[in-house]
Amino acid sequence: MSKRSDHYYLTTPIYYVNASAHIGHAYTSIAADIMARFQRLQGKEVNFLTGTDEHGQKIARAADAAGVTPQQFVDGIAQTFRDLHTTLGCSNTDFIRTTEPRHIAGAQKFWEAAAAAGDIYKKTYEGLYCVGCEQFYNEKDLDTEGRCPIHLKKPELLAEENYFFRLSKYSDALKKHFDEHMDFVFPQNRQKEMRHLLDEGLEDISISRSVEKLSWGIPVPGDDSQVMYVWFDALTNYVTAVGYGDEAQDDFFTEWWPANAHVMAKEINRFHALLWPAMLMSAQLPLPGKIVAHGWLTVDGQKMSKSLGNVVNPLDIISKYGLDPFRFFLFREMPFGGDGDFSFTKLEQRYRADLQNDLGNLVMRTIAMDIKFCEGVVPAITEATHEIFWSRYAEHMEKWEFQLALEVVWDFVRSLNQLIDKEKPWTAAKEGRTADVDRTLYTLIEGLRQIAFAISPFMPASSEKILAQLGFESYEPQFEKIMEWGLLQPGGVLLAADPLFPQLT
Ligand code: ME8
Repeated sequence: MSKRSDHYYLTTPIYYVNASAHIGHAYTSIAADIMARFQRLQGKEVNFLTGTDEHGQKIARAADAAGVTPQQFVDGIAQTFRDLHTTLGCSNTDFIRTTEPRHIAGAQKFWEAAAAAGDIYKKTYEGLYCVGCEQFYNEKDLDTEGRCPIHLKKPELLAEENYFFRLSKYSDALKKHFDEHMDFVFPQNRQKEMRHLLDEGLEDISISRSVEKLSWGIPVPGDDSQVMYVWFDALTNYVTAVGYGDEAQDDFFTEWWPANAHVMAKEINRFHALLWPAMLMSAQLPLPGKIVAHGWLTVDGQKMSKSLGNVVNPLDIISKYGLDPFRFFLFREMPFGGDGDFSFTKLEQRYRADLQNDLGNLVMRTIAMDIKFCEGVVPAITEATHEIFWSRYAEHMEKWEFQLALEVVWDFVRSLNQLIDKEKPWTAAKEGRTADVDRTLYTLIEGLRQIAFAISPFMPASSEKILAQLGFESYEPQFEKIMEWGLLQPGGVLLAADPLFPQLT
């Protein structure tokens, strides 16, 4: 039994529940959703995991400040994250919480596997700890004022006896993996950054806390005086969610693991590209296919984070512009992988130019002309212009180049608008050139059908709406079929269209 090739498993980070979700979380989850939907278009069965990271110092303190128990606190916020994924149209098939029994049992099994490999030992340690990052820092990695570069806060001095994981033992194996898999980390500059860290050398890492200092964690197997370090606990969610450590789920686990991709932003790339693969090697499990470490979303040029307090709520954007335009904008405007800036002005520009003008008008004009010149029926044709954009589109999608994939689609949208202007079906109709009218209208309708499929990972509701307006109801969601020019049968009846993208008020 091994990982099935028709299975695609991808994950988002599990989000901390110390505060509510913002557009940065939405960005990652929508990116993963786009890939999940694209893989399904290609006929893959997809396991799409997201969830919440609920242990650790940061959560314990937030609960304390709110005057409730950690469990009460996390129950409330975990639900808001779950709801957010529904609101964002995410097609996740699972949602894991690290306080669930399935996770706790699996994380403990994982610890035991690493211990059995001789990779866990006890040591007294003193270090500078940033609670915001849940991470120890070396002095050289702090800024000139001795602050954590992410939260701009001075870390706390921690001294205690902890368990350590022999991360250093895996340096060479990791180097080899990076050298043999040149695109293990996307984008390429972050692969290089990690490879460079490997050259600098990895140090063993503390993976537990004493219960006296922090009780909100998963107990270390065989030692009640310690709980697991929150990152060791959290990373294992990717395997516990698919049944790791549960004998009854052994077959399920081997059919799904390893994950095809873990998606996140760059600040936690190191945990995913170095620590997690080392942990997997220790537990003798195969490594994930790809680490997708995208950039940071800023808002009007400002860095945004829960800790800094300048957050944008995705619900406010969705209620004003609609879900699909929000999803589209995030991946049309900014190259996925790099940092990107969110602004309402740019969103409105894209809304008007790309959505209302290019796509919305194409749909409206096509349907209106078909109703006028072809009685609202898909015309029969003998030949039609045939533009193949699928292979270019699919190539970009496979490489997580979402912006380039959308550019390919929008080139096609614009070429169909130009076709209308060139062929002038109204003139052809007046001159009685019926075959010309039919050919142009068929090209437009069949072209729009293909566009609707291509945008479906980004704008699922708009895609369905276009297909319904074209009278295209039943289809096999499989790439080879969707790509075929002429799948749209003549004789179907079109529906008069509502504007896809209404005027902004
Ligand atoms: O790090 N731009 O959780 P977290 C882009 N629990 N993405 C952003 C973002 C921004 N401004 N802000 C947040 C944790 N994100 C750990 C993860 S995984 C085993 C444990 C997204 O709640 C992005 O994916 O701090 C980032 O990596 C993640 O949220 C951090 O979420």
